[in-house]
Amino acid sequence: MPLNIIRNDITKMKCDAIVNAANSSLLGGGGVDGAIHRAAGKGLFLECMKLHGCKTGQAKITGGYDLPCKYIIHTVGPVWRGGSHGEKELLQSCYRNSLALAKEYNCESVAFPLISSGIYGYPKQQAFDVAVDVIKDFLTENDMDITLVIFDKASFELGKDYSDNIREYINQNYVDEHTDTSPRFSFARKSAVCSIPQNIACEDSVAFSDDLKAVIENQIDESFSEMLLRKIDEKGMTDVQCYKKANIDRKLFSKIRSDRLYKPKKETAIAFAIALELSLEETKDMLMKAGFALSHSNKFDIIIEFFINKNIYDIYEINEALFSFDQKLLGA
Ligand code: AR6
Repeated sequence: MPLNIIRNDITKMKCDAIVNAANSSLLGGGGVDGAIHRAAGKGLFLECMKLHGCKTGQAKITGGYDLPCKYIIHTVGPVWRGGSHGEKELLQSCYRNSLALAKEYNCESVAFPLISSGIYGYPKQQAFDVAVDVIKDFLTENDMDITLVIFDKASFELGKDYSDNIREYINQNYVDEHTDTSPRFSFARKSAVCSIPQNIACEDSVAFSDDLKAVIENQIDESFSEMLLRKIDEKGMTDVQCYKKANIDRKLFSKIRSDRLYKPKKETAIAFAIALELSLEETKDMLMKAGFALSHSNKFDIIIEFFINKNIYDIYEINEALFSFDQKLLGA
């Protein structure tokens, strides 16, 4: 997934590079910096000594030593001083410079902590928004798997105005759906109905599977992949615009494009519906092509419905909400 948000300890991340929220000496400290130095070992400290520090907003790179990553990119975030001392620009340049280094070193996957949002006091929601904005920009021009690692979920509160509305929307819909008004012990077993077309020869399994394939090919309506490509054309989008907006990587998109009967995961199918800005009905239609539905039986579906009903089609914003409600994110 081009941008993923997870809860983890960044020292456990298996990726090409992790980013360290360091101080200008680059010689270690508390927070994530301390954790990285402890886990990477003495070799990191010795290499850092040779770097002669780093200015706020800049970034430098070292090896990963005992960590499960090739590189550590050290960047120095701004100390929060109320927000009118260029903090935002400096924080943006931390992300930009770190990403530029990752690209220079051919990294395909990078994990970031929320720089400056701990000891340096940058308000978490604002720090998160800066991170997502810069990463989003970077991903429009580049292909990379970027993960934002949120350490302490407790302090990650969705600060958006609509977070209460989502909660209320979930409560209204989820509770209704989960109020069981049916009498107890009223399970009626439905008998399984299996209808195999008469003309299929079953003598040998090869013939059977060939015939079955033919039946499927002939009888299938427009497939998910076909509908997706048709909608991309109808919306006047390019493939790249669509998969980038869907937070889907190029490789997966090519697979879907080249396989008419590709069966995507539900999160992938919805990601495309969001990228295409489909209405709720169209989204349900598209999901059906992939064998899924939207129901009020789970929070994930209700959150998706909430955003579509509000005409909010920013996948990063939706993923932030899904993350804060402990749901899977959209994308590959
Ligand atoms: N994995 C991922 N995120 C973490 C981890 C971890 N193991 N530990 C903390 N965080 P901070 P800053 C989160 O304070 O604000 C150091 O002393 C944490 O919850 O590590 O940029 C340096 O030497 C928070 O959201 O960095 C500097 O002096 C985020 O990482 C100063 O702190 C950043 O918190 C830098 O302060």
